[in-house]
Amino acid sequence: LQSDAQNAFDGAADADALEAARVTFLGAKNGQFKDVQKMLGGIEPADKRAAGMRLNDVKQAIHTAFETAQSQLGGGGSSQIEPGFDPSLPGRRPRLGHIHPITQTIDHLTEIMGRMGFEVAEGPEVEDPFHNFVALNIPEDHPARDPLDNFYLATAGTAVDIGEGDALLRSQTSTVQIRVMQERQNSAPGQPIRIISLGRVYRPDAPDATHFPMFHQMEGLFVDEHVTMANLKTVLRVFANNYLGDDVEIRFRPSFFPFTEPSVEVDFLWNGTWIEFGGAGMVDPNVFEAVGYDPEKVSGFAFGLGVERLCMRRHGITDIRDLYSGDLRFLQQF
Ligand code: FA5
Repeated sequence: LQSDAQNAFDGAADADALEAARVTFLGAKNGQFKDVQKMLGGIEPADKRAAGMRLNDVKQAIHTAFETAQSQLGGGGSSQIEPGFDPSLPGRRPRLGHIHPITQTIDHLTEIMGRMGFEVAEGPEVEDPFHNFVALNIPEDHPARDPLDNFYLATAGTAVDIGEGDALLRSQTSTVQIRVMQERQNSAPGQPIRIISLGRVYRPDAPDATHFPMFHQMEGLFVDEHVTMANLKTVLRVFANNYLGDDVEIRFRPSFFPFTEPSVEVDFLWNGTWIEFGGAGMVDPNVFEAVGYDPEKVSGFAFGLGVERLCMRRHGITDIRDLYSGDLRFLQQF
């Protein structure tokens, strides 16, 4: 029996044949070993002990022969060997996700501004006209309210009114300035405000290398007594040097925003080119009045920078669309 089993195991060409041979010899019901074992009952009591020991040796030997044949075929339990499975191949690494470059940028900007004492504030992405326009000194007939320049919400062609007029996706993070000033009037009246807010904004801009219909802004707001344009420029210069490097220069170009007076565009000089990153200015007295602050007593500056443009400049990304392509070959580089 032992040598028959040995021959059968050695001759098994694959896992299935080996398993069939195992059942023939060691099968719990009709295996040939079982048949021999049954014969033990008919043996003289005097010989039983020796016969039992011999039987055990044979069983052990058949088992060993099976295991040897199994490992030569290369695999664990024969019934678990998948056809075509090669256990000598290297394993597959599980894919680990990682943080999107824009989220990494947001974390980095938050950290730099945090060191200058700016805390993070948040606001909703679905806004009402009061926070997106009215309180920001953008009157009813202003072109910035044009439906062609904004994503107004509608269901079945009807505008969605969320209590204070037609709801829209916020077109700038300046809405958070208004929310924070309103809230601080109640929670910490008279206290200085020093916040940043980083989040998504939406505009129906045609996508190109530097524009996307959804992008992120970092809004900053500083309100206190005697805040000046010089404070604004210092904060933005220190920020630029920390984020982009000591060789970065910054310049203000006169501009116009309804919610700041005076207003500027902010450009950074880096590697010999001036690039616009955002807008800024001194908070307009009309904005202070809209949220109940006395513009005679406090002053403040605000700025709004494009997060994608900052991220692109730092990492040498030439097309904003790459950030939202979902292409892992691109994303895995960060
Ligand atoms: C504003 O949005 C003002 N709220 C900024 C501001 C805040 C001014 C506080 C004064 C006080 P602007 O529309 O220029 O400004 O946008 C700011 C920056 O957002 C731009 O400089 C640019 O970096 C980025 N940006 C604008 N549109 C897009 C777009 N479609 N895709 C990617 N980035 C954009």
